[in-house]
Amino acid sequence: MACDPKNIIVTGGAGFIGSNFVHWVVDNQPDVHVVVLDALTYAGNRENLAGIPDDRMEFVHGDICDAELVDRLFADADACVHFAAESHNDNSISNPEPFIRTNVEGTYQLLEAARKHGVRFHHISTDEVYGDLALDDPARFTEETPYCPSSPYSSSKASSDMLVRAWHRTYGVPVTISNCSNNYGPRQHIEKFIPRQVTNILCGIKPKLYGDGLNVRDWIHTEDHSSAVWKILTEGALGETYLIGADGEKNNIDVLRAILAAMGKDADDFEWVRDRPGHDRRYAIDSSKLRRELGWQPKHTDFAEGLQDTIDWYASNEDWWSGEKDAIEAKYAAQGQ
Ligand code: NAD
Ligand code: TDX
Repeated sequence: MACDPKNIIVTGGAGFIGSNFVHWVVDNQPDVHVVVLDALTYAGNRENLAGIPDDRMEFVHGDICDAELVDRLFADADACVHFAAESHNDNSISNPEPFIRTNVEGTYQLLEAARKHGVRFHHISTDEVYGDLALDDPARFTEETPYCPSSPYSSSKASSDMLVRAWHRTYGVPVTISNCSNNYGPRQHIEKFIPRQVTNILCGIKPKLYGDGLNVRDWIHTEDHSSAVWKILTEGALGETYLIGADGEKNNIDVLRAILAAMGKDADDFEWVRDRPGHDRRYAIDSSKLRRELGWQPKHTDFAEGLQDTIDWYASNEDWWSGEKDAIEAKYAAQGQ
């Protein structure tokens, strides 16, 4: 069913993927007005939305668990794209509580407002809800793969997906869900793998690799995630799930060596550190449903080029990340990572 929203709420729009999506909408959809709802946790940064004209976007500093605020914002919206979440696996292992609150309870509050006001709801989820695959397994995740999350983070995302499905089936809320693979690109928090290693090298710290370095992630540029989400929001079938991926499977040591080479460092100039408990071995997405039914294609198919642009972004935006670097590394060091 086609949807032509003019007033959209973007939760988590000051975070990594949410802010890239807001920029994408402002650049590509001239008739759409965006209300960003973001609590500005450690992962949110108002600067991520710098340069967007006031007549295209309103920024609301607030919590998705605040039912009254959410209700007020949904009264004036056609659609909501829900990115807000606690998003980092390692944090969920050291302290799961905010993950349950934001990812489960927050999604519940948004669904209740969508139900009351008849707002089209697109839920952003992750491939991690499917658990992991063995390195030698020819299979990839599809929309039919059973849920089997491993970490407090992925189980909280799986819980939120289940709420979204139930609110569609029971109350008829007009929803879609997308489960995407690992994103890379500008404005990703420096706790995450690629920005952590790039900023380590820029600071003269050795990159840190977990376990045996053979874990596989399926990388997609965040701009391709944005174009896929817009496609699903406007052309997706209600109640359906779409997997988003760009055929970018790579193991961690290869990604790290690509970063080291691009930054003029020796291939072995890194440290092995303690593995993540419960560390998922491999993620791999089969996105043929999205490509076949909605005609979506990724644009950033050259990983080396996208990685170089990402490295250049961190090198030229040191003010964006340098204030947090010591605290992030101290926290990792305390965990042996
Ligand atoms: P992020 O941590 O960079 O940003 C999360 C944003 O949500 C921040 O701006 C934060 O301030 C905001 N937020 C957190 N709690 C909030 C609350 N209670 N109320 C309002 N705002 C709140 O995360 P990200 O990497 O951009 O991920 C965005 C979404 O995409 C998440 O739902 C995540 O599960 C999903 N996802 C991420 C990836 C990835 O590779 N990063 C891949 C697939 C799916
Ligand atoms: O310093 C590190 N060294 C390392 O080897 C860090 C931070 C990570 N890793 C490994 C762990 C993973 O195998 O790199 C891989 C990627 O790690 P993260 O960037 O933490 O991502 P991941 O755990 O795969 O989850 C990401 O993709 C799915 C996002 O953070 C999630 O929000 C998304 O749902």
